[in-house]
Amino acid sequence: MTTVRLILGDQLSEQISSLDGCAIGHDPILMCEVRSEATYVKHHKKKIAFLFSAMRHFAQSLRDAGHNVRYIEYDDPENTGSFLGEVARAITAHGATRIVVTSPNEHRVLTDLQTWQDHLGIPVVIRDDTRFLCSTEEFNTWAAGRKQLRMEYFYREMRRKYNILMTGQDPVGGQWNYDAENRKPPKNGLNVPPPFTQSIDPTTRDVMGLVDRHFGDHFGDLEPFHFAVTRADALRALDHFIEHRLSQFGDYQDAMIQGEPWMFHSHISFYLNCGLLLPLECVRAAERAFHAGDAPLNAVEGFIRQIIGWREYVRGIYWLKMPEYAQENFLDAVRPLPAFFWTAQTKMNCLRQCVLETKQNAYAHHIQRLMVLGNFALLAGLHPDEVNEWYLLVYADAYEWVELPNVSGMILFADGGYLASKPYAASGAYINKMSNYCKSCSYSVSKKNGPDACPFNYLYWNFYLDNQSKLKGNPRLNHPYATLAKMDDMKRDAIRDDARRFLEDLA
Ligand code: FAD
Ligand code: DLZ
Ligand code: SF4
Repeated sequence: MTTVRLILGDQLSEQISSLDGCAIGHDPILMCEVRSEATYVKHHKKKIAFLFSAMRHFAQSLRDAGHNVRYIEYDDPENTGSFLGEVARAITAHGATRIVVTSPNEHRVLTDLQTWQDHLGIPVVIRDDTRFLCSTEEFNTWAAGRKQLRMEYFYREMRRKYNILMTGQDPVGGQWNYDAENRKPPKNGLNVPPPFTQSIDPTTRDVMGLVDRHFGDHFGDLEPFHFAVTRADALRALDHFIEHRLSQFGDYQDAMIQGEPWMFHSHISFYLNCGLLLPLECVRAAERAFHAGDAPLNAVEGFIRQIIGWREYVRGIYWLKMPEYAQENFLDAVRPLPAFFWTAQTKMNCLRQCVLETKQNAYAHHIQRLMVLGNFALLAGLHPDEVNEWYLLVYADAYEWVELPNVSGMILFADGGYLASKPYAASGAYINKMSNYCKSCSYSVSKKNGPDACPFNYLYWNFYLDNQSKLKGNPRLNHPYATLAKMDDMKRDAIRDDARRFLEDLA
C-alpha cells in the first residue's frame, strides 16, 4: 500500500498530522506550487516569494531527513495548476492507494478536498490540524449556548488549560489582563530596534525571479526581502524579538511612528501561519523571558494573549461560522474600495503611510491594520467583500481563517457584534494620540469640519448617524449616542455635508 501525503503551503511543520505514521523513504510526500493557489486572489509578490521559498526549503529538509519528496515547481511544464490535478498525477506516478492530508485552514480548500475521493476513486483521509491549541470541536463546545462570545473568557480557559503564566489556579500578578497598561503613545526619540533580517539565498533568489516573471501585475514590492524562509531562521527571528523587542511590546503595542513599520511587534505571524513556528514554543519563550526578569508582565501577558487568545479565538469563530460568515454585512456597507488602497495616493497621511508600508513589506502591524486602514474602511462604509479581498492578498500572513474574522468581525462589525462587542470606530484624535502621522498631514486633526478638517473627525460622527437604527441600542455605545443627542442641527448638518462631499470625491 502506498500513501501519498499531501502537504500544503501553510503546513510546513515536521509535526504536521499528515506525516504521522509516514513510511520514511517510501511514502511519497507531495508538495506543489500551483496556479490556483497563487491567483485565487492576486497575492502580494512578497507573500508568494516567501511561501514558495519556505516550501522549497521545507521540502529539502524532508529530503535531508530521508523522506521521498515529490515537489512540483511552478514552472514545471507538466504542472496542472491545481491541487487535485497534482494529486491525480502523483497517484498515477506512484501507484498510490490512499491520500493523507491535514485539514486545510481555508473553507474554500476544505470543501474542494472533500470531493476528491469521488474524483480519484481512492480514500482521501483528512486529519485534524493539531498545530492549534484549541481544536475546532473544543471551541464549538465552549461556544455552545453562549449568546455572545468574548475573547477574554476564552483566553482565560487557554491560560488554565496550558498552565501559562499561572500560580496554581490564579494568574501570575493577580490579574488576567494588563491591556490598560499597554496603550502608551510613542514618545519623542523612542529608539525602535532594527528588525530581524535575513539575506537572500539562491533558493529565494530563484523564486523571486519566478514571481517577477509570472506575477508582475500583482500588488507589492519584491525587494527588499528579509523574511526567514527556514524553521532555523524563523526560530532566530523569534529569539531576536524576545531579546530586543518583547520588553517594550506591551507599552508601545498601540503606538505608530512614521517610518517605523515594525515598532516593537514580533513579526512572527508569517512563520506561525505557515508552520515554521508553533504557537506554544513562542508562548513558552516569552514566559521564560518573564521568569528570567528580562521582560515585564504587561509585555509578556499582552504578547501571549495575542497568540493563545486572539489567534485561537478567531480561528474558532471562523470554523464555527463558515460559510455564512463570509456573506455577513450587518451594516449594509456598499462603497467600493478607493483606489488609494493600491496607489497610496491620498492626502490623508496616516493612510498613505500604512498603504506604502504594506506595499513595501507585505506587513503592517496590528494597530495600523485596525485603527488606520480598518477604521477608515468602517467609517467610509466599504463593502466587506472588497475589504476582505484586499486584506487577504496584501499581507504575507493572510489566510482566510485569520483574515476574515479580523476584517468582517473586528473592523467592519459586519457580523453584528459576534466577535467584538462594539465597532472599533475612532476619530482623528485617537490617531493623533497614538502616532506622529498628523504632524505631516495636509489635514488638520484639530478641525472638526470644513475642507481642511481631518476626514476621520466628521466620518466618525457620520458613521454613528448613518447606523443609528442598528447601533443605538448597544450599551457600549451609550457615550457617542449621548454626545450626538446633545448636538444641535447645524452641527449635525455640517457633519453630514462634509462626509457627503468627502465620500463623493472618493468615488
Ligand atoms: P504581534 O503584534 O507581535 O502579535 C503576536 C502574534 O499574535 C501575531 O504574530 C499573531 O499570530 C497573533 N495575533 C495578534 N493579533 C491577532 C489577531 N487579531 N488575530 C489573530 N492573531 C493575532 N493576522 C494574521 O496572522 N493574518 C491576517 O491575515 C491578519 N489580518 C488582520 C486584519 C485586520 C483588519 C486586523 C485588525 C488584524 C489582522 N491580523 C491578522 C492580526 C494582527 O494584526 C497580525 O497578526 C499582526 O499584525 C501580525 O504581526 P506580528 O507578528 O508582528 O504580531
Ligand atoms: C498562499 C499559497 C500560495 C500563494 N501558493 C500556494 C501553492 O502554490 N501551493 C500550496 O500548497 N499552497 C499555497 N498557498 C497556501 C494555500 O493557499 C493554503 O495552504 C490553503 O489556502 C489552505 O489554507
Ligand atoms: Fe490621519 Fe487625520 Fe491625522 Fe491626517 S490629520 S494623519 S487624516 S488622522
